[in-house]
Amino acid sequence: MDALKVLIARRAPAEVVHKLSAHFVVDYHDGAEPLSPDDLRARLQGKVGVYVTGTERITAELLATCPELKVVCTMSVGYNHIDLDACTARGVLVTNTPDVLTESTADFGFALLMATARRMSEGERLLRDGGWKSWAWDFLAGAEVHGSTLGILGMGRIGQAIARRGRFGFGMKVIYHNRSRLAAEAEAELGARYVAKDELLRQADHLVLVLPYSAQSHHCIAAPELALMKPTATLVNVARGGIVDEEALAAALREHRIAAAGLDVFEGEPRVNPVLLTLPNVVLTPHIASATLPTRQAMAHLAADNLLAALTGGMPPTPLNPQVLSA
Ligand code: 8YV
Repeated sequence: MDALKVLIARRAPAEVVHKLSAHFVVDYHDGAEPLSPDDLRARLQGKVGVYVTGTERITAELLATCPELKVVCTMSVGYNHIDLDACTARGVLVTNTPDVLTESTADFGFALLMATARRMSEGERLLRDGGWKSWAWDFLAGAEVHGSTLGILGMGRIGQAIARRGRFGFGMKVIYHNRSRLAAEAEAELGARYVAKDELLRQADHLVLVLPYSAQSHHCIAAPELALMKPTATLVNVARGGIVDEEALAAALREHRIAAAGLDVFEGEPRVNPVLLTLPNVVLTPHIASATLPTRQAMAHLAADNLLAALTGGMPPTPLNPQVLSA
């Protein structure tokens, strides 16, 4: 039997490329930039499986032009770049990489909260620019973190890991809102209280967004939501840029209707809304919340293990639409 053909659509660790090459005929895109949609379509012809990252969009239109494709494995926990329903309808298995990135992403979310609340980037910029001339009682005075109220919108695995850091590391009061409420034992273990979204916005001193991006969550933090927040509040987004209306956020930050924001994700990234770049009270990072080498390696191996299992008759470890396996 001829070896199966797969595409690795984005640069991956060498061991992962070797692992897949031992089983399949691998077409490897090792360029620094993502493939264009046209190049992705062309390179997918004749392939039964593909390893992608968050930058490759798998749409219904693309699937229609790739009838041989059976498995899409993304090296990401988020899968808003993949039309899951269209994949399921065509019997295409989709897998993602949950769990392995939870703790690193929560570490980063908390770091971004701290940097934002305590004005670290602003302080470093001022120092590097020679602006540190003297001391004043309120020089770069920020918001308190310990003992304050941590609000979490989206209480999945990463939200819960951030809640633990806040509750047990910093003695914070934790409130959250989520599509579904956690079980009473989980709430008790985290010391977290479920509240309505409006109450979350009103009460949080630091609001962290960790919900999945979808048509329902698009711009779910916009002018009306920002208007409910405290003028002293910090907003942190480590989920997806499209969750926040960036124009409304920029206006709220400029007019000090909220104190500060820490953003790791942007609508239309890697482009960043130019207004945000001009504001001192926002910490901007280039979508690196999961970026530790061990975590990125674990994500890449998990994506490859999913591809391997799916195409060699095994059980993929983390399928998103397992129903296609039994169909
Ligand atoms: C990745 C992420 O950096 O896993 C996700 O959903 O957003 C990040 O961890 C990126 O999407 C890798 O594909």
